[in-house]
Amino acid sequence: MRGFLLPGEGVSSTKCAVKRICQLSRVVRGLTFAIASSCVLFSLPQSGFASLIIDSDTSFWAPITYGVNLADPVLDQQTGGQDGDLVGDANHYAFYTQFDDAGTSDLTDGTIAFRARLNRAKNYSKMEFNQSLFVGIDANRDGALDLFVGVNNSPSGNGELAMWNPGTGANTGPSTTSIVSPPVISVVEALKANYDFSLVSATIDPSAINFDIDGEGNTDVFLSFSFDFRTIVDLLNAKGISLDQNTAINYVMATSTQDNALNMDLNGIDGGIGSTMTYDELGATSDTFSPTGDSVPEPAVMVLLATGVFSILIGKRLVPGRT
Ligand SMILES: [Ca+2]
Ligand SMILES: [Ca+2]
Ligand SMILES: [Ca+2]
Ligand SMILES: [Ca+2]
Repeated sequence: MRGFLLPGEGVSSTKCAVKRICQLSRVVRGLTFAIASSCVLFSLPQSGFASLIIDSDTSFWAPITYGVNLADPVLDQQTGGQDGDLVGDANHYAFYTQFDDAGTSDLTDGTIAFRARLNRAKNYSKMEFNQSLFVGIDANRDGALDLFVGVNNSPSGNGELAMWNPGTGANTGPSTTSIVSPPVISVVEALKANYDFSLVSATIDPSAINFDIDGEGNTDVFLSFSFDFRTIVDLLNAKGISLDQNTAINYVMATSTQDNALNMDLNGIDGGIGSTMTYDELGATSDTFSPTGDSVPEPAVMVLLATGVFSILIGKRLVPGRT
């Protein structure tokens, strides 16, 4: 055992000292990175699981992001009116989620909610959502959507909350996706209970600096809706896909004029609703989240973490007294 001496030392004590400092510096950097990475993991936003209030302000909701795309461009809907245009910008998200675990240790009960920001209401005096909106869930992260949940209000503004099966196609992109109508589950819309359609205001979006993203004078609206989480779990289990509140999943969100296809606005990208590319290729697949709304580190992040830990292990070989 050579103690502090490293290979090549002994020629110049100054050189040796500098070399040791550099080696130890690398160890410290690896340790610092690993500690910082661990802090990132443990400081990921944890859902508070307060009782879910459907028209609660955005501070209670977790944004669903798409890499560098936080929201959706204005006026890129490809069918119908601006009331189906998903909107947002660098300061305002287009898509949120919220989870209530029912206060139990069971990971498959509770309530899951979604919120979308739309360009305008079709008729402000009625304040109805007159389209359909789908949240496609890829619960096993193979790129194919496994279940749709959403609002089925087209064209009258009176409709239902529902869950739909994908059709028999690949369901990996706009051109291969179909939705089986009628839905497998329908739920009555109960205003302020499991459904809300509200003008964006300082009350419901306290951090907002703009209530009309496109600036055309039509105040944006929030469409919010919730479902019994176990119903989603059971439908996916029937397909051989397991899901609980901590499972890593991806979303594809879109509006439509009908409940058997996505034909208006695909969230997270400019246009693309008729594309033959996959959702992944288009950038229309959300980042990875658990149903609780917590961000799940991507594999690349885990590799970096492992690299940090590896640095520590390598570094130990340079510590005096260790072999
Ligand atoms: Ca849009
Ligand atoms: Ca607007
Ligand atoms: Ca899937
Ligand atoms: Ca879009």
